[in-house]
Amino acid sequence: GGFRGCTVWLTGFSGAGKTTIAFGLEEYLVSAGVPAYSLDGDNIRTGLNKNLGFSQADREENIRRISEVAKLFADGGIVCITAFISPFRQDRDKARRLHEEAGLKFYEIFVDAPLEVCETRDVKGLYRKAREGLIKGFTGIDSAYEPPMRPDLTVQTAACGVRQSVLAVVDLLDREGLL
Ligand code: GGZ
Ligand code: DAT
Repeated sequence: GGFRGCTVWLTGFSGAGKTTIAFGLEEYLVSAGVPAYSLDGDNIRTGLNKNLGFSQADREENIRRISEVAKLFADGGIVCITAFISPFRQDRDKARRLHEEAGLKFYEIFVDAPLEVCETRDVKGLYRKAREGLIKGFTGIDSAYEPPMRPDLTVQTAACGVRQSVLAVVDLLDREGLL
């Protein structure tokens, strides 16, 4: 096949399913012989970005650095999958531009689940803390999330299972000739 390096950018609320889809997709691709690597809070916010919090400026810088790192992976021929809320349209648009200026494909995937569903899942108990006022500026509660206007794909994770969500992204990459 041809050059496969690209970035699959997942965006959505905490608990929407970004990390779950990222790792399911990575496993699918690697098993199929396509090099893939996921960036998420566990390998980025604990290291490269450990000096950043959740103010608007810090989130912007978080996404800027992640965009640069994703671009490098993509340039190295790897499918880079990013799993960050990335709440601001302007920051995601900059990430796309950074890739496209380097001739690299960029796919924005809206991992869409109603806030109520994410809050009910409450994977890490953070929504409860945010409602109790123990965490200030939590996305969806008292900090904004700007949904994509023209995502390459929307996956509604309240309406389907994990496997189906992963396969929807696989399908997009297949249509794009990446598999
Ligand atoms: C949103 C927060 C916050 C605040 C801590 N707002 O379920 P999680 O735990 O793993 O997902 C959330 C994660 C978001 O980090 P990102 O780097 O993806 O955010 S951004 O793209 O906006 O920079 C949540 C946890 O960090 N978390 N405080 N105030 N999420
Ligand atoms: P995020 O990384 O967006 O914060 P997560 O992947 O940590 O979210 O948590 C998502 C939870 O939702 C996880 O417990 C799995 C569950 N889930 C149910 N249906 C899903 C689907 N179709 N896709 C992804 N996750 C789903």
